[in-house]
Amino acid sequence: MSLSDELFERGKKVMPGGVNSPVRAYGNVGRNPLFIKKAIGSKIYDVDDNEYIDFVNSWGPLILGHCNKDIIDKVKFSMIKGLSFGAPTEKEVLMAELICEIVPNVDMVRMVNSGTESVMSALRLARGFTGRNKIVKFEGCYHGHCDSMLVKAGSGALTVGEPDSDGILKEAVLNTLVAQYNDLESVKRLFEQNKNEIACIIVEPVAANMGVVLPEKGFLEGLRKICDENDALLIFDEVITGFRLALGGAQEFFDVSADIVTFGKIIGGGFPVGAYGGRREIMECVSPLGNVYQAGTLSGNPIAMAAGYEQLMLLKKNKDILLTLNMNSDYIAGEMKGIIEKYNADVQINQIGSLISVFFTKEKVSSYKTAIKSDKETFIKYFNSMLENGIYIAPSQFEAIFISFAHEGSDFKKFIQAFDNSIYKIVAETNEK
Ligand code: KE4
Repeated sequence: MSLSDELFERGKKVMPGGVNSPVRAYGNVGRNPLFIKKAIGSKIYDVDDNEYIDFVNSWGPLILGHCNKDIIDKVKFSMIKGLSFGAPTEKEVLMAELICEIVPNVDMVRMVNSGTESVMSALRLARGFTGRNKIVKFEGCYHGHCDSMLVKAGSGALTVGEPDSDGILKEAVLNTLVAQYNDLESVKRLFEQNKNEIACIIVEPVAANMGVVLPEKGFLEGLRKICDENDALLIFDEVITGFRLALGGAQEFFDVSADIVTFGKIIGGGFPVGAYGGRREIMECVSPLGNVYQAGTLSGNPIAMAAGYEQLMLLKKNKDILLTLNMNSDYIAGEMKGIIEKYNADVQINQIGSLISVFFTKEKVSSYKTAIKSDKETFIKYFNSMLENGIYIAPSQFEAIFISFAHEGSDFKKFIQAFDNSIYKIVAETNEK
């Protein structure tokens, strides 16, 4: 028995499913999870000393790769001065100033401790600012696990086949309306049926929790127009796209303005950090200034701020990082498409910036409905084949491949070879049937 398997058996006795987040249990890929010992740069090592090239990067936060030297140095320097004070620090001011400088339409920002917390707070703020109750979200988009968002969520909830969750009061989701991604008519219908009752639309500007699904031309602009016409707020959930698609995130990348933006992942540099921000008149509603209450013992934690601030500063000071990242991602996606053509495989590659998804379907994937047509059994074969070839990807059809700046040419070469082997095997097996 491998040490991973042994730890999994022990873990299952004392943690639900042996993990601290459902998708990590590998329930979707028919094998036990790998327990990780360490990671450095683009490589990750399990407790049995197997080495893999990491294309999960902690689900996105490690855009510079593992154990970036500058970030580690700043964390070490910060730790010896204290781990937490529960009081304001200079680093929080620096972090807030930096975010307001680089993210469009953000005059003020509040730090929290996860993406879920940033979304939960942003929704409360939208309701407090507008005085309205209803929220529009999109089927297949995932915004963390606050009650009102676990309605046809994507990501974990989608993969475990629970479009909803036990323990959620029906009252908690009564005001959550669900539209279809890339379908503006479905949004307009909801606004017609709920005149003057909708506080906000929340959207992943690039859906990355039903796999990567790109916004069709005019979709985000259409959401902006609908919100303006109905005095509703547009919330961009940029937990994944923030500081990745562009330094200013999806707002900059697509040139579409949001009223509130939520962050997570990259903003923490590997530490638990979330944030939400927007223009002054909205953010001034947040306590202690305004009446929308939100608080957190470890919000703005100095160590987390040191890591997140350093990561954002490195991205800001070195413009070529995101350029290189996006260029490398274009290259690897192109190679993947070439392999699919070579084997005439029923596979779709969706890619934007350094986010890529592989769908096992012959249909173009541009919505939740087309995404869930992807063949999950084939994904399982693909996942396990990539792992056998030393490539560590997300154990779920509905997640993304996250490219990092630590990935080098040799990593891409190995990925492409592994992808070729995997698609070849899948096509050969299909032809034998
Ligand atoms: P966290 O609470 O997990 O920090 O963030 C929730 C969240 C909010 N918004 C978006 C767009 C997100 O993608 C997420 C979380 N992402 C998943 C992976 N797609 C987290 C992985 C997990 O649940 O273990």
